[in-house]
Amino acid sequence: AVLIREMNTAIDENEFSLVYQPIVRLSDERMTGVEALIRWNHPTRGTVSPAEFIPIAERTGQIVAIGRWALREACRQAAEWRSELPGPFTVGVNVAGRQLRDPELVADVAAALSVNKLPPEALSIEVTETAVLDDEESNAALVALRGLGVKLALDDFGTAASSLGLLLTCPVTTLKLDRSFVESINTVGRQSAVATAVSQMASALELGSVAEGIETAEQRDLLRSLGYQYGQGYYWSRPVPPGRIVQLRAAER
Ligand code: G
Ligand code: G
Ligand code: MN
Ligand code: NA
Repeated sequence: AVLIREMNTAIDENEFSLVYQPIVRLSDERMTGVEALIRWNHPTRGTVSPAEFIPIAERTGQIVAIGRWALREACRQAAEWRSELPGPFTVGVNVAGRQLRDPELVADVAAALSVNKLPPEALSIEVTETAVLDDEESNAALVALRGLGVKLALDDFGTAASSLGLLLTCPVTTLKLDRSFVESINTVGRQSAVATAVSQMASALELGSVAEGIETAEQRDLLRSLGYQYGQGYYWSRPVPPGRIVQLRAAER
């Protein structure tokens, strides 16, 4: 209850920030984008994990305001990076199910692109399968977002019940294989069977594919050989502040 009250003032008090985790192209391991992840720098509790406050914010509806802040901040940052570093670059923003049902989401995204003069393909909206399951309202929002030209990634792919049917109705551009399938891919046959199936499905449907949670060179090699186009995980970098992303990209050239 205290956390709920404190979340109300956290935006105004500038207590939220975004960190960014690199996403690399597996063919040459160059950074082609990042995923934005929110952090709450609480004045007395220290850093509160999003795993703790995002589910609460989803229940109370506060995720709409928090998510709007994250979207705007990520787009502002993306525009700053465009002027600092050359080449196409995609910033992924997580959008909760509750936000997809917010009638203002599509206008918010359009405004964030336009205010920052961002091409739509510089933004990727990440939604989980469970957020869009069997819900016409959410699907309509996804269709409208796709109409703006932004990328749409299905996050945590493979973990929900009806992943496959979803692909027929949902206008996604990218599948992000959940990290639970990457974790023990080299030892558990079932895990690698799922990873293989998701990669084949992505390629058959002409979707991008990202393997999440890569921590070792062995996992990187395996997922690359399975046909994954992109990788994300501690093997390359943890989520880091925006200045560090500039350093990492500059070091690549
Ligand atoms: O960064 P970390 O691994 O601690 O994130 C924990 C969870 O919080 C992840 O499931 C992630 O998707 C979610 N999360 C992080 N930032 C955001 C955000 O800006 N919006 C939403 N909806 N979820 C987020
Ligand atoms: O649900 P979502 O995919 O948005 O969550 C991203 C979360 O995964 C973040 O909290 C991030 O810190 C975490 N993460 C990113 N890479 C790795 C990794 O290589 N290993 C583990 N264990 N967690 C990771
Ligand atoms: Mn994500
Ligand atoms: Na995920």
